[in-house]
Amino acid sequence: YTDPHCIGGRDGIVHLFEWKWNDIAAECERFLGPYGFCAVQTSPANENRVVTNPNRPWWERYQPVSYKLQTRSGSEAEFRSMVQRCNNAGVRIYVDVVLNHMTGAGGNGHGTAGTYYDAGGLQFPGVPYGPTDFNDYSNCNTWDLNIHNYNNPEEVRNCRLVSLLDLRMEKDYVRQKAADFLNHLLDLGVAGFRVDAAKHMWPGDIIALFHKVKSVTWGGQPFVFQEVIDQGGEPIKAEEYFATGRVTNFKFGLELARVFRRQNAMKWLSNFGVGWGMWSSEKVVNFIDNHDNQRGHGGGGGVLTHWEPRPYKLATAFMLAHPYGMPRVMSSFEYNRANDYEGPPHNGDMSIKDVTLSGMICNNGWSCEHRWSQIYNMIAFRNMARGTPIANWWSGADYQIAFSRGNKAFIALNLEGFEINQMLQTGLPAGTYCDVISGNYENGQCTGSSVTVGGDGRANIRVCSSCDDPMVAIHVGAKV
Ligand code: LAG
Ligand code: CA
Repeated sequence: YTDPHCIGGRDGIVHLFEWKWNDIAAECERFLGPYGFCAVQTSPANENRVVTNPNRPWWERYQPVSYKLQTRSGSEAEFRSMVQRCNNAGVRIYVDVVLNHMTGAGGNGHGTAGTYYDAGGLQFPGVPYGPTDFNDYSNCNTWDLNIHNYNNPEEVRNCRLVSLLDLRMEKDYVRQKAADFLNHLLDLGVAGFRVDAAKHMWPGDIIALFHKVKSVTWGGQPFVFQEVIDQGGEPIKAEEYFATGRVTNFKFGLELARVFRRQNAMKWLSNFGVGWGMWSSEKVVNFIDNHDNQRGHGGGGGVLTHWEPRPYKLATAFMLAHPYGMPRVMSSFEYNRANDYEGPPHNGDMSIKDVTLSGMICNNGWSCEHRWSQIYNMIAFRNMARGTPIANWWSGADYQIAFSRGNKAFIALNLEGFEINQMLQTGLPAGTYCDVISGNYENGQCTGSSVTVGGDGRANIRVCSSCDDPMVAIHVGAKV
């Protein structure tokens, strides 16, 4: 479950949060394929509760009503077409799957596919699930059936997360329904899953469920990364979930936020990764921020986001330059930060707005961090460096570092108040290389500054200090 099924030496996931399937399909063809991204993480694809108070928050998609593929992102036909078009463009699709629970407690209504549900009566006829398919006082001991104490694993897994009706995953029937849903997605050609709220399910139940799950259409187990919020200090550990794939590494973004906010010296990054008490490289999906913690949800707070572009770009570039783990880039929408519930850009009828473009820039309220040149150019850097270790580590002052990836790529980062201006060993063959931070490499030409590497691999590296992007990155795929 740890193989991401990337095509042709690609690496890196982009989370196209709340995008419509048709827009994702177009993005695979016009951008993600050509620029070398491995895969897209989508928002949940199955029917969810229509929440109107507040009006259509992003988090309504974490309240399943059924496993029918009809949401504000589109229909099953659109989903199927997206998967085909992305696979054809060499880009994989990972679906965010919510298996732990159904809607919040109480109320009734119709979901995004028009299916009736009665949360008060624990009835979800679209699956169908009934009262006996949910955990209750027989195995959850809190007075209101909600989770209060994260030091009690039984409670975290058998009680309700923020009142969401908690499925009895110990039942073979419930596992089978979840597996049928995943198998349907696999039939449509998806490559893997982000498992929402994995921490709230028993590892043994997830193993049993995945025993019922088939291979991807081209062969092999699906890629699975499980959302386990383990920032240390709780009894539930991410490593409990390794039998069924990778975990989301929540320590990664917190640590890099401290470094790139100058609260912990950059030079200590020399042994970043396992050396910092994080899980092994093939067991993690790393990210600077995600859709939850960028707005204070899901263990949020403390991470860098697109609201702080300068350190965010530096941290993202470091993530993409560094060989540890599989990286995921967040692609956000703009919202009023005072309203943590605010949903995606929408039309008057609350349908989600199209992603429109002016050149490389997204319009209509879509932030598209993955289209920032400092970010997508580092995807190319990462793909070129694939399989090579860190070499030529250098640190000048506390907040000045540089390293190469074997003899394929080299990066220098500076957060001191003075520039780097120094001969450094880049590890690269002699030649002139395009700095893909200050510009782009297009048709053999560089639109930014260039770096000349001598026959001994050394180059005069200059990195500004008070500029917007105090870093320089070169690689063998961008030689002028
Ligand atoms: C997660 N972790 O395992 C995410 O970190 C977390 O953010 C998700 O909750 C959760 N899984 C469920 O999939 C998100 C929002 C919550 C929201 C929930 C359900 O962060 O704020 O809860 O999705 O939509 C909302 C209200 C709650 C209410 C609940 C049920 O905010 O106040 O109790 O709905 O009605
Ligand atoms: Ca549970």
